Amino acid sequence: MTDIKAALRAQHIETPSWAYGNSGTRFKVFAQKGVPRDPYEKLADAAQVNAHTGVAPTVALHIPWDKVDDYAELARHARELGVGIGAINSNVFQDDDYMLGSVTHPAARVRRKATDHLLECVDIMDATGSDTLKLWFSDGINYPGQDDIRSRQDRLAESLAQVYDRLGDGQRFLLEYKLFEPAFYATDVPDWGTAYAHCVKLGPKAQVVVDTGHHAPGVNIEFIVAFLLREGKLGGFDFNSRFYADDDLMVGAADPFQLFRIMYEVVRGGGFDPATGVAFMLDQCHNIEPKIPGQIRSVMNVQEATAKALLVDRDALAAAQSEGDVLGANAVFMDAYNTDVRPLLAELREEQGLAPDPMAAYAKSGYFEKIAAERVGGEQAGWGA
Ligand code: RM4
Ligand code: MN
Repeated sequence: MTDIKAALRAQHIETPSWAYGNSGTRFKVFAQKGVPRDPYEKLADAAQVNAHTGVAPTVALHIPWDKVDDYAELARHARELGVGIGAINSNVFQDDDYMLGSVTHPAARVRRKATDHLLECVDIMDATGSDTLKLWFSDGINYPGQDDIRSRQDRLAESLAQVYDRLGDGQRFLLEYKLFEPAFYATDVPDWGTAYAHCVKLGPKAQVVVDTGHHAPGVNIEFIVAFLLREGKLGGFDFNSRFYADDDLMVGAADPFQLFRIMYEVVRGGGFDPATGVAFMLDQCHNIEPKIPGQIRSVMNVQEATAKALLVDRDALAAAQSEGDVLGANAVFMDAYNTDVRPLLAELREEQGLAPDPMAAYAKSGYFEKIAAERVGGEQAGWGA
Protein backbone atom coordinates (compact mmCIF):
# COMPACT_ATOMS: atom_id res chain seq x y z
CA MET A 1 0.00 0.00 0.00
CA THR A 2 2.90 2.38 0.74
CA ASP A 3 4.23 1.72 -2.76
CA ILE A 4 0.85 2.43 -4.29
CA LYS A 5 0.53 5.67 -2.39
CA ALA A 6 4.03 6.75 -3.36
CA ALA A 7 3.26 6.06 -7.02
CA LEU A 8 0.01 8.01 -6.80
CA ARG A 9 1.76 10.93 -5.14
CA ALA A 10 4.39 10.95 -7.87
CA GLN A 11 1.91 10.92 -10.74
CA HIS A 12 1.49 14.31 -12.38
CA ILE A 13 -1.51 15.10 -14.50
CA GLU A 14 -1.15 18.09 -16.79
CA THR A 15 -4.16 20.28 -17.51
CA PRO A 16 -4.58 22.18 -20.79
CA SER A 17 -4.95 25.96 -20.85
CA TRP A 18 -7.73 25.64 -23.42
CA ALA A 19 -9.94 23.69 -21.03
CA TYR A 20 -10.45 26.88 -19.03
CA GLY A 21 -11.60 28.97 -21.98
CA ASN A 22 -14.96 28.92 -23.72
CA SER A 23 -15.51 26.05 -26.12
CA GLY A 24 -18.29 24.35 -27.97
CA THR A 25 -19.06 22.50 -31.12
CA ARG A 26 -19.19 23.90 -34.61
CA PHE A 27 -22.84 24.66 -33.90
CA LYS A 28 -22.41 26.90 -30.86
CA VAL A 29 -19.89 28.04 -28.29
CA PHE A 30 -21.60 28.72 -24.97
CA ALA A 31 -20.02 31.48 -22.92
CA GLN A 32 -19.68 30.81 -19.21
CA LYS A 33 -19.26 33.21 -16.31
CA GLY A 34 -15.81 33.88 -14.90
CA VAL A 35 -13.95 32.52 -17.93
CA PRO A 36 -10.33 33.73 -18.23
CA ARG A 37 -9.58 36.63 -20.56
CA ASP A 38 -5.89 35.88 -21.00
CA PRO A 39 -3.27 33.19 -20.39
CA TYR A 40 -2.48 34.62 -16.96
CA GLU A 41 -6.04 34.02 -15.80
CA LYS A 42 -6.02 30.54 -17.34
CA LEU A 43 -2.96 29.71 -15.25
CA ALA A 44 -4.72 31.00 -12.14
CA ASP A 45 -7.60 28.59 -12.80
CA ALA A 46 -5.21 25.72 -13.46
CA ALA A 47 -3.52 26.52 -10.14
CA GLN A 48 -6.87 25.91 -8.44
CA VAL A 49 -7.03 22.42 -9.90
CA ASN A 50 -3.55 21.76 -8.55
CA ALA A 51 -4.36 23.31 -5.17
CA HIS A 52 -7.31 20.97 -4.62
CA THR A 53 -5.95 17.78 -6.16
CA GLY A 54 -2.24 18.17 -5.39
CA VAL A 55 -1.28 16.29 -8.57
CA ALA A 56 -1.72 18.80 -11.42
CA PRO A 57 1.41 20.96 -11.20
CA THR A 58 1.84 21.79 -14.91
CA VAL A 59 -0.27 23.48 -17.55
CA ALA A 60 -0.04 22.94 -21.31
CA LEU A 61 -0.04 26.05 -23.49
CA HIS A 62 -1.45 26.37 -26.99
CA ILE A 63 0.19 28.80 -29.37
CA PRO A 64 -1.16 31.23 -30.58
CA TRP A 65 -4.14 30.96 -28.21
CA ASP A 66 -1.75 31.68 -25.33
CA LYS A 67 0.44 34.18 -27.14
CA VAL A 68 2.04 36.76 -24.81
CA ASP A 69 4.82 39.31 -25.27
CA ASP A 70 7.05 37.87 -22.60
CA TYR A 71 7.00 34.10 -22.13
CA ALA A 72 9.59 34.14 -19.38
CA GLU A 73 7.31 36.42 -17.41
CA LEU A 74 4.37 34.09 -18.02
CA ALA A 75 6.45 31.20 -16.67
CA ARG A 76 7.36 33.30 -13.61
CA HIS A 77 3.69 34.08 -13.07
CA ALA A 78 2.94 30.35 -13.24
CA ARG A 79 5.64 29.59 -10.67
CA GLU A 80 4.20 32.19 -8.29
CA LEU A 81 0.87 30.39 -8.58
CA GLY A 82 2.59 27.10 -7.76
CA VAL A 83 2.40 25.61 -11.25
CA GLY A 84 4.81 25.21 -14.17
CA ILE A 85 4.51 25.34 -17.94
CA GLY A 86 4.01 21.93 -19.50
CA ALA A 87 3.83 20.97 -23.15
CA ILE A 88 3.77 23.66 -25.81
CA ASN A 89 1.04 22.81 -28.33
CA SER A 90 1.54 24.11 -31.84
CA ASN A 91 -1.30 25.29 -34.02
CA VAL A 92 -1.03 25.00 -37.78
CA PHE A 93 -4.72 24.53 -38.42
CA GLN A 94 -6.36 27.93 -38.01
CA ASP A 95 -4.90 30.09 -40.75
CA ASP A 96 -6.42 30.53 -44.21
CA ASP A 97 -3.10 29.46 -45.69
CA TYR A 98 -3.60 25.98 -44.24
CA MET A 99 -6.75 25.09 -46.16
CA LEU A 100 -4.87 22.40 -48.14
CA GLY A 101 -2.50 21.49 -45.34
CA SER A 102 0.35 22.94 -43.32
CA VAL A 103 3.61 20.99 -43.32
CA THR A 104 2.27 18.74 -46.08
CA HIS A 105 0.82 21.56 -48.18
CA PRO A 106 1.70 21.37 -51.89
CA ALA A 107 3.19 24.91 -51.80
CA ALA A 108 6.68 25.34 -50.35
CA ARG A 109 5.79 28.81 -49.03
CA VAL A 110 3.03 27.43 -46.81
CA ARG A 111 5.19 24.55 -45.62
CA ARG A 112 7.90 27.08 -44.67
CA LYS A 113 5.39 29.19 -42.75
CA ALA A 114 4.07 26.14 -40.86
CA THR A 115 7.53 24.83 -40.02
CA ASP A 116 8.58 28.30 -38.86
CA HIS A 117 5.66 28.28 -36.44
CA LEU A 118 6.84 24.94 -35.05
CA LEU A 119 10.35 26.36 -34.64
CA GLU A 120 8.86 29.39 -32.87
CA CYS A 121 7.21 26.96 -30.47
CA VAL A 122 10.66 25.58 -29.61
CA ASP A 123 11.77 29.18 -28.86
CA ILE A 124 8.81 29.38 -26.49
CA MET A 125 9.94 26.13 -24.86
CA ASP A 126 13.34 27.74 -24.30
CA ALA A 127 11.76 30.83 -22.75
CA THR A 128 9.32 28.97 -20.50
CA GLY A 129 11.48 26.00 -19.57
CA SER A 130 9.03 23.58 -21.17
CA ASP A 131 10.62 20.32 -22.29
CA THR A 132 7.86 19.06 -24.58
CA LEU A 133 6.49 20.18 -27.92
CA LYS A 134 3.23 18.61 -29.00
CA LEU A 135 2.59 18.38 -32.72
CA TRP A 136 -0.82 17.74 -34.08
CA PHE A 137 -1.51 18.28 -37.78
CA SER A 138 -4.95 18.65 -39.27
CA ASP A 139 -3.32 17.93 -42.64
CA GLY A 140 -4.97 15.58 -45.05
CA ILE A 141 -7.16 15.45 -48.13
CA ASN A 142 -10.90 15.23 -48.65
CA TYR A 143 -11.07 13.64 -52.08
CA PRO A 144 -9.29 10.76 -53.79
CA GLY A 145 -6.70 12.18 -56.14
CA GLN A 146 -6.73 15.62 -54.48
CA ASP A 147 -3.01 15.40 -53.71
CA ASP A 148 -0.31 12.76 -53.76
CA ILE A 149 -0.45 10.77 -50.53
CA ARG A 150 3.18 9.68 -50.71
CA SER A 151 4.56 13.15 -51.48
CA ARG A 152 2.71 14.46 -48.47
CA GLN A 153 4.60 11.92 -46.32
CA ASP A 154 7.87 13.20 -47.80
CA ARG A 155 6.94 16.78 -46.95
CA LEU A 156 5.93 15.79 -43.43
CA ALA A 157 9.24 14.02 -42.88
CA GLU A 158 11.17 17.04 -44.13
CA SER A 159 9.43 19.43 -41.76
CA LEU A 160 9.68 17.09 -38.77
CA ALA A 161 13.43 16.71 -39.38
CA GLN A 162 13.90 20.48 -39.21
CA VAL A 163 12.01 20.69 -35.94
CA TYR A 164 13.87 17.70 -34.56
CA ASP A 165 17.24 19.29 -35.34
CA ARG A 166 16.21 22.47 -33.53
CA LEU A 167 15.43 20.65 -30.25
CA GLY A 168 17.86 21.34 -27.44
CA ASP A 169 19.18 18.99 -24.79
CA GLY A 170 16.38 17.68 -22.63
CA GLN A 171 13.72 18.72 -25.15
CA ARG A 172 11.51 16.39 -27.16
CA PHE A 173 8.53 16.45 -29.41
CA LEU A 174 5.47 14.29 -29.29
CA LEU A 175 3.75 13.48 -32.56
CA GLU A 176 0.00 13.08 -32.29
CA TYR A 177 -2.13 11.03 -34.64
CA LYS A 178 -5.82 11.28 -35.39
CA LEU A 179 -7.93 9.03 -37.56
CA PHE A 180 -9.93 11.71 -39.35
CA GLU A 181 -11.29 15.25 -39.05
CA PRO A 182 -10.94 17.86 -40.38
CA ALA A 183 -9.65 15.82 -43.35
CA PHE A 184 -12.20 13.19 -44.21
CA TYR A 185 -10.62 11.00 -46.88
CA ALA A 186 -6.94 10.63 -45.93
CA THR A 187 -5.25 12.22 -42.94
CA ASP A 188 -1.45 12.52 -43.10
CA VAL A 189 -0.85 11.22 -39.56
CA PRO A 190 -3.91 9.02 -39.12
CA ASP A 191 -2.63 6.35 -36.75
CA TRP A 192 0.04 5.32 -34.27
CA GLY A 193 1.95 3.34 -36.88
CA THR A 194 2.51 6.41 -39.04
CA ALA A 195 3.52 8.52 -36.04
CA TYR A 196 5.77 5.74 -34.77
CA ALA A 197 7.56 5.25 -38.11
CA HIS A 198 8.38 8.96 -38.39
CA CYS A 199 9.56 9.08 -34.76
CA VAL A 200 11.76 5.99 -35.09
CA LYS A 201 13.47 7.49 -38.12
CA LEU A 202 14.14 10.77 -36.30
CA GLY A 203 15.55 9.44 -33.03
CA PRO A 204 15.02 9.42 -29.28
CA LYS A 205 13.72 12.98 -28.97
CA ALA A 206 10.67 12.10 -31.07
CA GLN A 207 7.89 10.12 -29.42
CA VAL A 208 4.25 9.34 -30.00
CA VAL A 209 1.38 10.85 -28.01
CA VAL A 210 -1.83 8.88 -27.66
CA ASP A 211 -4.95 11.03 -27.65
CA THR A 212 -7.56 8.60 -26.40
CA GLY A 213 -10.26 10.23 -28.55
CA HIS A 214 -8.41 9.84 -31.83
CA HIS A 215 -9.23 6.24 -32.71
CA ALA A 216 -11.94 4.36 -34.53
CA PRO A 217 -14.59 2.81 -32.28
CA GLY A 218 -13.47 -0.45 -30.73
CA VAL A 219 -9.73 0.08 -31.20
CA ASN A 220 -7.70 -1.62 -28.47
CA ILE A 221 -5.85 1.45 -27.18
CA GLU A 222 -4.10 -0.43 -24.39
CA PHE A 223 -2.40 -2.63 -26.99
CA ILE A 224 -0.97 0.50 -28.63
CA VAL A 225 0.20 1.70 -25.22
CA ALA A 226 1.89 -1.62 -24.44
CA PHE A 227 3.60 -1.69 -27.83
CA LEU A 228 4.86 1.90 -27.72
CA LEU A 229 6.12 1.56 -24.16
CA ARG A 230 8.03 -1.56 -25.08
CA GLU A 231 9.74 0.40 -27.86
CA GLY A 232 10.44 3.43 -25.65
CA LYS A 233 8.23 5.51 -27.92
CA LEU A 234 5.28 6.38 -25.69
CA GLY A 235 5.73 10.07 -24.98
CA GLY A 236 2.45 10.64 -23.27
CA PHE A 237 -1.31 10.84 -23.36
CA ASP A 238 -3.92 13.36 -24.29
CA PHE A 239 -6.72 12.05 -22.13
CA ASN A 240 -10.39 12.55 -22.89
CA SER A 241 -13.49 10.43 -23.59
CA ARG A 242 -15.33 9.68 -26.76
CA PHE A 243 -18.69 8.19 -27.50
CA TYR A 244 -18.73 8.80 -31.24
CA ALA A 245 -15.81 10.77 -32.70
CA ASP A 246 -13.32 13.19 -31.12
CA ASP A 247 -15.83 14.22 -28.47
CA ASP A 248 -13.29 15.68 -26.01
CA LEU A 249 -15.49 14.77 -23.05
CA MET A 250 -14.08 14.20 -19.58
CA VAL A 251 -11.60 11.33 -19.33
CA GLY A 252 -13.07 8.27 -17.65
CA ALA A 253 -16.62 9.45 -18.29
CA ALA A 254 -17.43 7.25 -21.27
CA ASP A 255 -15.46 4.12 -20.45
CA PRO A 256 -13.69 3.97 -17.07
CA PHE A 257 -12.86 0.32 -17.69
CA GLN A 258 -10.91 1.21 -20.82
CA LEU A 259 -9.03 3.86 -18.85
CA PHE A 260 -8.15 1.24 -16.24
CA ARG A 261 -6.90 -1.15 -18.93
CA ILE A 262 -4.73 1.62 -20.39
CA MET A 263 -3.32 2.53 -16.99
CA TYR A 264 -2.58 -1.12 -16.28
CA GLU A 265 -0.39 -1.28 -19.39
CA VAL A 266 1.35 1.89 -18.24
CA VAL A 267 2.09 0.27 -14.87
CA ARG A 268 3.10 -3.00 -16.53
CA GLY A 269 5.37 -1.24 -19.00
CA GLY A 270 7.19 0.87 -16.42
CA GLY A 271 5.51 4.07 -17.59
CA PHE A 272 5.55 5.54 -14.09
CA ASP A 273 9.29 5.44 -13.96
CA PRO A 274 10.29 9.12 -14.29
CA ALA A 275 13.08 8.05 -16.67
CA THR A 276 10.42 6.82 -19.09
CA GLY A 277 8.96 10.30 -19.17
CA VAL A 278 5.34 9.47 -19.98
CA ALA A 279 3.32 12.68 -19.77
CA PHE A 280 -0.24 12.34 -18.48
CA MET A 281 -2.03 15.25 -20.08
CA LEU A 282 -5.68 16.12 -20.39
CA ASP A 283 -6.97 17.39 -23.74
CA GLN A 284 -10.56 18.24 -23.12
CA CYS A 285 -13.22 20.86 -23.52
CA HIS A 286 -15.99 21.61 -21.07
CA ASN A 287 -18.72 22.88 -23.31
CA ILE A 288 -21.71 22.60 -20.99
CA GLU A 289 -20.25 21.83 -17.55
CA PRO A 290 -18.25 24.27 -15.39
CA LYS A 291 -14.62 24.15 -16.40
CA ILE A 292 -12.53 24.11 -13.22
CA PRO A 293 -14.68 21.39 -11.57
CA GLY A 294 -14.63 19.56 -14.91
CA GLN A 295 -10.85 19.48 -14.75
CA ILE A 296 -10.83 18.47 -11.08
CA ARG A 297 -13.22 15.60 -11.82
CA SER A 298 -11.04 14.50 -14.74
CA VAL A 299 -7.87 14.51 -12.66
CA MET A 300 -9.70 12.40 -10.06
CA ASN A 301 -10.88 9.99 -12.77
CA VAL A 302 -7.29 9.46 -13.94
CA GLN A 303 -6.18 8.97 -10.34
CA GLU A 304 -8.89 6.39 -9.71
CA ALA A 305 -7.99 4.39 -12.81
CA THR A 306 -4.31 4.61 -11.85
CA ALA A 307 -4.96 3.43 -8.30
CA LYS A 308 -6.92 0.44 -9.57
CA ALA A 309 -4.18 -0.40 -12.07
CA LEU A 310 -1.59 -0.25 -9.28
CA LEU A 311 -3.76 -2.57 -7.18
CA VAL A 312 -3.58 -5.43 -9.68
CA ASP A 313 -1.85 -8.30 -7.87
CA ARG A 314 0.83 -8.82 -10.48
CA ASP A 315 2.34 -11.89 -8.84
CA ALA A 316 -1.03 -13.62 -8.72
CA LEU A 317 -1.69 -12.49 -12.28
CA ALA A 318 1.64 -13.82 -13.53
CA ALA A 319 1.06 -17.14 -11.78
CA ALA A 320 -2.41 -17.53 -13.28
CA GLN A 321 -1.13 -16.52 -16.70
CA SER A 322 1.73 -18.98 -16.68
CA GLU A 323 -0.61 -21.77 -15.61
CA GLY A 324 -2.94 -20.91 -18.44
CA ASP A 325 -5.66 -20.19 -15.88
CA VAL A 326 -7.83 -18.02 -18.07
CA LEU A 327 -10.59 -17.36 -15.58
CA GLY A 328 -8.20 -16.98 -12.64
CA ALA A 329 -6.13 -14.38 -14.45
CA ASN A 330 -9.19 -12.47 -15.52
CA ALA A 331 -10.50 -12.58 -11.93
CA VAL A 332 -7.27 -11.05 -10.58
CA PHE A 333 -7.61 -8.26 -13.11
CA MET A 334 -11.28 -7.64 -12.38
CA ASP A 335 -10.78 -7.72 -8.61
CA ALA A 336 -8.55 -4.68 -8.93
CA TYR A 337 -10.96 -2.91 -11.25
CA ASN A 338 -13.89 -3.55 -8.95
CA THR A 339 -12.11 -2.19 -5.86
CA ASP A 340 -13.47 1.10 -4.58
CA VAL A 341 -10.31 3.21 -4.42
CA ARG A 342 -12.02 6.43 -3.40
CA PRO A 343 -11.29 5.95 0.32
CA LEU A 344 -7.60 5.31 -0.48
CA LEU A 345 -7.39 8.50 -2.52
CA ALA A 346 -9.19 10.51 0.16
CA GLU A 347 -6.69 9.21 2.73
CA LEU A 348 -3.80 10.09 0.45
CA ARG A 349 -5.04 13.65 0.05
CA GLU A 350 -5.46 14.07 3.80
CA GLU A 351 -1.89 12.86 4.30
CA GLN A 352 -0.82 15.61 1.90
CA GLY A 353 -2.75 18.22 3.86
CA LEU A 354 -5.53 18.44 1.28
CA ALA A 355 -9.28 18.12 1.67
CA PRO A 356 -10.40 14.52 1.01
CA ASP A 357 -12.99 15.64 -1.55
CA PRO A 358 -11.50 18.13 -4.04
CA MET A 359 -14.86 18.78 -5.74
CA ALA A 360 -16.49 19.84 -2.47
CA ALA A 361 -13.42 21.80 -1.37
CA TYR A 362 -13.40 23.80 -4.61
CA ALA A 363 -17.15 24.47 -4.40
CA LYS A 364 -16.70 25.75 -0.85
CA SER A 365 -13.64 27.84 -1.63
CA GLY A 366 -15.57 30.78 -3.13
CA TYR A 367 -13.16 30.93 -6.09
CA PHE A 368 -15.91 30.66 -8.69
CA GLU A 369 -17.93 33.47 -7.09
CA LYS A 370 -14.79 35.58 -7.04
CA ILE A 371 -13.86 35.11 -10.72
CA ALA A 372 -17.49 35.48 -11.81
CA ALA A 373 -17.59 38.87 -10.09
CA GLU A 374 -14.11 40.02 -11.07
CA ARG A 375 -13.81 38.89 -14.64
CA VAL A 376 -16.21 41.26 -16.29
CA GLY A 377 -15.36 43.18 -19.42
CA GLY A 378 -12.61 42.19 -21.80
CA GLU A 379 -12.83 39.28 -24.16
CA GLN A 380 -13.22 35.77 -22.83
CA ALA A 381 -10.71 33.25 -24.05
CA GLY A 382 -11.99 30.74 -26.54
CA TRP A 383 -10.94 28.53 -29.39
CA GLY A 384 -10.21 31.48 -31.60
CA ALA A 385 -11.56 29.49 -34.53
C1 RM4 B 1 -6.56 18.60 -31.58
C2 RM4 B 1 -5.49 17.76 -30.88
C3 RM4 B 1 -4.50 18.57 -30.11
C4 RM4 B 1 -5.10 19.71 -29.37
C5 RM4 B 1 -6.11 20.47 -30.19
C6 RM4 B 1 -6.83 21.50 -29.36
O1 RM4 B 1 -7.63 17.81 -31.95
O2 RM4 B 1 -6.12 16.82 -30.07
O3 RM4 B 1 -3.83 17.76 -29.18
O4 RM4 B 1 -4.05 20.56 -29.08
O5 RM4 B 1 -7.05 19.59 -30.74
MN1 MN C 1 -4.97 15.94 -28.44
